[in-house]
Amino acid sequence: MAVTAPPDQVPVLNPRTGEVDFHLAPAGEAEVAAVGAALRAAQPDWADAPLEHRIEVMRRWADEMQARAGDLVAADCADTGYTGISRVGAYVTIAGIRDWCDRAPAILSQACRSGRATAAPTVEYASRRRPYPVLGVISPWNAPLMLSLIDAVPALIAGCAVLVKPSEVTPRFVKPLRETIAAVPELAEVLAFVLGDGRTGQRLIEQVDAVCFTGSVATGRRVAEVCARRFIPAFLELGGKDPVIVTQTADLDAAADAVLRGAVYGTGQVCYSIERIYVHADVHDALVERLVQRAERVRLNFPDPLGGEIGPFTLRRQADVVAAHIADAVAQGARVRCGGEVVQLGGGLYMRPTVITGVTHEMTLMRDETFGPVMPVMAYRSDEEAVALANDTYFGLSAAVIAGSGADARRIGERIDAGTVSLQDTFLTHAKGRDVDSNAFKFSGLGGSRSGPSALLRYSRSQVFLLNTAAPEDMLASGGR
Ligand code: TXE
Repeated sequence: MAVTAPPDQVPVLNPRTGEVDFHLAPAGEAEVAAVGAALRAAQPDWADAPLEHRIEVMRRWADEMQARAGDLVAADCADTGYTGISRVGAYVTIAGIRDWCDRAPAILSQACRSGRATAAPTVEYASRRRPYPVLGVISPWNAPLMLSLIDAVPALIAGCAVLVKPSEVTPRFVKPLRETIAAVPELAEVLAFVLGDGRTGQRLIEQVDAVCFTGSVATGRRVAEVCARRFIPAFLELGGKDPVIVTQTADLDAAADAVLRGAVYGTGQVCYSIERIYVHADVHDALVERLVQRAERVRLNFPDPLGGEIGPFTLRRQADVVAAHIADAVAQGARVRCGGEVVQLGGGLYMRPTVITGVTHEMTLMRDETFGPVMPVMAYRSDEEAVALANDTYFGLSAAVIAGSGADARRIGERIDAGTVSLQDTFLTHAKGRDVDSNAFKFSGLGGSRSGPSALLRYSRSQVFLLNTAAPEDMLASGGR
């Protein structure tokens, strides 16, 4: 049901109905400062407590989230227009908390070193980790629950307090999530959410000692500039324009399945979605034919939210971006083989999976982040040309190579400038979990890895103690030599 937002509040659209059915009161300067101060006051005890205590608290929180998973999923669905993906996001988040709890003791202890200094044998060294007191998290509208917590969880275990500002596009999940936090009093002292738009985000930056930002390159740059002036680190998790290379010897049915999933899952609204498809000229038409066949079988989640494979655009202006990229490509001679139109159904904006051929790198469709269910296909004639095309981008988040063998795919993948490369499939980024580091290249990110041991260690600094076990050197006796 549509509601009219009070004048000082931000109206929030429901992606499935197109109506304003929620509104939020942006947190003002005083509110953000007060929440930040309370977190800062509570953080020293949290950091000084034994790691085992922080882990016990986090495990209780995971249990509370599991008990309220239904409410979290429902709110995330209302926020995004997603269905099954919201369920995946909630359970991946809960499992991630528990997995970090299992891994943290070994990672943190291995990061603390001690011994006798090789450069000065009378000196013994010992290091420890000092968490940033308050971490600010600014998160986006795609996968709102998961992406607001993916960095907050390791930071909390590391001993930080955390202040989160989720996107104003998708704020509904915060109410049920706050209830899970309130159910764990020790956590409620060191984890808080404030609602609002970019202005609240700017206020948040003034209250924290480090920032983790997920979102667009343009906004990420603005956030990092403010952080640089405050001399605090900004960990940037930005956009992508992920390529997939399909070689002449690839299994084309498997490749078509992988490309479709990688490009249209989540309506293409995932930072590591496939956005460019390069296929050897000899098998270009055969792959396009398979992609169109599969694309035309995909069903929209309308009218039944569980009745298909993809839902509406979460952000209405995103539909405009996708339509503009397609229009620009067609104006320059590209050919839409299927889909390509934004349709309004029940108030939501949808696009059927779209295959486009005859594309070139002069088109915005092949340069800027499209963030929709679109598969632009381009032929290449040599591995060198495929790698050059894949690397002709200012992004470098992830990529994929599908070849006759995993070894062939690896050989090509090693030459792609991207931090995560899926081989013989696409869209495997989630599989990294917390096992292994990977860095974003170019404009896709800055500031360490969001996965692997670094994702825990980047929220603390190493402090080393140097103990002289002999008499201090007498500079006067040695003439200062
Ligand atoms: O992101 P923004 P938006 C891409 C996608 C999308 C585009 C814009 O292409 O079309 O970014 O989406 C907060 N200081 N991605 O507008 O602007 C804002 O309130 C501090 C890809 O959602 O980056 C929100 O919480 N904070 C990306 C967050 O920044 C500010 C996922 C992200 O907003 C701020 C999302 C400021 N000056 C979008 N301005 C991915 N690759 O995962 C805004 N914010």
